Amino acid sequence: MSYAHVGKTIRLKRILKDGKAVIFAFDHGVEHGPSDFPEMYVNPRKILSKVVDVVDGVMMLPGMAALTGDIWGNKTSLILKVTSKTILRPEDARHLQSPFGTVEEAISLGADAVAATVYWGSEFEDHMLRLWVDVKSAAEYYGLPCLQLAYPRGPAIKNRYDVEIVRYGARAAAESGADLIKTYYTGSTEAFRRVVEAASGVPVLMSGGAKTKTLLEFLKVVKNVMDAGASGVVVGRNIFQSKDPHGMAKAIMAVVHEGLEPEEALKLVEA
Ligand code: FBP
Repeated sequence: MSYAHVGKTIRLKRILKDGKAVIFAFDHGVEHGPSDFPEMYVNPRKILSKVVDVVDGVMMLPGMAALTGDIWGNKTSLILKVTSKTILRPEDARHLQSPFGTVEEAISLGADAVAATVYWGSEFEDHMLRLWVDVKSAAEYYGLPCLQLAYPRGPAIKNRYDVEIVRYGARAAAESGADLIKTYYTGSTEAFRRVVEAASGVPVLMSGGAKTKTLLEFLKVVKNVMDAGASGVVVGRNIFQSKDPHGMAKAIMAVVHEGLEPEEALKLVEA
């Protein structure tokens, strides 16, 4: 057995302690810009300190991971995202992410995994796959698990949440060597089960998406994907745009790890 295989197994277990995980997504300052955050949380230290004691991991870009190491370090796992893009770039260049860091930087920062986006169906799919393969092969060498944000997006994709499209992306992620797959909710337990099946045993984590009208609505979505066989969720806006991010993170953890009913989990959140 190679040293890298042992390292990858240990690191994956730090994230998926009981086979499931709740990861706080925190790359929005680049992906959407600082206006995504409520004014009181534009300071990243304020929001991070509310969730790091709760969640299994935090996914962020290298500069932010470095700026906040004193907050997340030894509290939760870092999943270092090494690709990103802004929406300041022209629309016709938005189906492409750029390198933001390296696998070596992930190791320097103490990360337990790296993450990279692939926009399946993009005009730049070939370029994104080259980025992915570079990240993946370096991560394999060092025994770092690779999370793929497998996002169908491109001129031929009419509905990126369509189950047939999402499961295609999940399958392609599995076939391109992802150790963890993050993808969109497809609307129901039955539909998401097809996504999980297509991923062929690679753990699937649902991507949170825009804030739902009510907290209960989002907790029900989390329950649906867990019932479908998902391995957890990666959530940003539905935590940091809520009035009680700490409570919301706890409620999501309770649904994912304890199978709590959404109505029960909601009691953990301050109204
Ligand atoms: P959310 O839970 O806020 O949707 O975060 C998940 C995520 O993938 C982030 O990592 C990323 O910043 C954002 O969604 C990308 O959003 P978009 O779908 O607008 O590209």
